[in-house]
Amino acid sequence: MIESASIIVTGMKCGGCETTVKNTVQALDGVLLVNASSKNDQVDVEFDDSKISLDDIKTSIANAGFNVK
Ligand SMILES: [Cu+2]
Repeated sequence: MIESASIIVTGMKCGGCETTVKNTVQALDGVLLVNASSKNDQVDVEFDDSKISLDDIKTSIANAGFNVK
């Protein structure tokens, strides 16, 4: 099923950080859409939960060096 979620992510300081997060999450199999906002400390994702879990997405963001709430 296609799910959407908003993840609170701190540590994104600029457009470069947004791009890093976007590219990291977009590269995951099962992720359909991702948007990152450093201003709102928010990452919006749309994903296929038969392929990937929200926890996996959060872990990949954390592994890229950002703080996931
Ligand atoms: Cu940055």
